Amino acid sequence: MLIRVRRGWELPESAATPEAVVMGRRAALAAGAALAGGAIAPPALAQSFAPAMRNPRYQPGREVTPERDATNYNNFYEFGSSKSVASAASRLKVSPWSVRFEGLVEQPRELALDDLLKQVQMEERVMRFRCVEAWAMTVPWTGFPVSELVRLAAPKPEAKYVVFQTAAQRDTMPGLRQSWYPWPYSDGCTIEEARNELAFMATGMYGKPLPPQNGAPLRVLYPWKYGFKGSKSVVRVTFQAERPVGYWEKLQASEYGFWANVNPEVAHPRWSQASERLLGTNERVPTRIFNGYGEFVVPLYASLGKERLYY
Ligand SMILES: Nc1nc2c(c(=O)[nH]1)N[C@H]1C(S)=C(S)[C@@H](COP(=O)(O)O)O[C@H]1N2
Ligand SMILES: [Mo]
Repeated sequence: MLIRVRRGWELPESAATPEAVVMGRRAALAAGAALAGGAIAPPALAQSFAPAMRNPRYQPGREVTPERDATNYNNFYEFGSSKSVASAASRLKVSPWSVRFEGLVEQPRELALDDLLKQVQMEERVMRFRCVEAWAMTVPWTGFPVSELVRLAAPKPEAKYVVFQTAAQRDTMPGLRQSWYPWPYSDGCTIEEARNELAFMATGMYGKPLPPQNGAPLRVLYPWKYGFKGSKSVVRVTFQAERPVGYWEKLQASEYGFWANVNPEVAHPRWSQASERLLGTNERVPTRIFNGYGEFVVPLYASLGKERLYY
């Protein structure tokens, strides 16, 4: 556990990670070493995937991050708490894959991913991504708006929130043995946020299927929020009337909240959010409110003045 409180900007980025809250540094290092020595399985079978037309509406105003950086520096705690989980995650079983719609929906049901993908309009979008740990990347994502998935799920009018739950594969995810974490990973948003045009279900990046370490075969992106809000490898979508408590909020509510909108002026309790490091070049650039997507999302928060909107 943390033994001395330091200001965030004194911390090396490796220490400014969420796991330092719940896990000793020594244990974190040991877990990383164990994974690095683990067996390497053949790559998982990709779902049916086709590149899609780029939507020009979303202009990132930044260079696209080199693919090798975006796919080799990850957070996917099911496969370990280090950033180097790509080889461990190659064991993820992505086929067959299905997604279950449940809770306050007209008819709970489970859809094979291939059937689901036939019913949505695929596109490519280049969007910025910002992790709460103050690193950022810019990625061409392939996928479809979350609003399409909400339409397919047909929620009842009483549904106010949507929760996206990650798969829990005991046999492929060594992280699940760490019983102090609140598995399975899940997080959610309001229905209005889910219907916002920016909320995106990604199935690919760089014109290829999502690699396992980036959340294959289906992961959630909210480009204006911190990355931890977006569940990877989604198997279950639950509609409910109560506000959900996500994985990181369960672990440390004082540091990770429900809204988690990007804001340079609201520091994380342990580090500044004023600037961010771009994967690839390591350049530091100023953080922008709502990660620069305010024009799309500000109306979502107009009547929520009393809420803690920024972490
Ligand atoms: N299931 C699951 N989803 C997850 C995480 C995780 O550990 N497990 N980490 C989150 C965090 S903190 C971030 S920053 C992004 C990282 O996505 P990337 O590895 O594609 O960059 O995934 C988010 N979704
Ligand atoms: Mo993150």
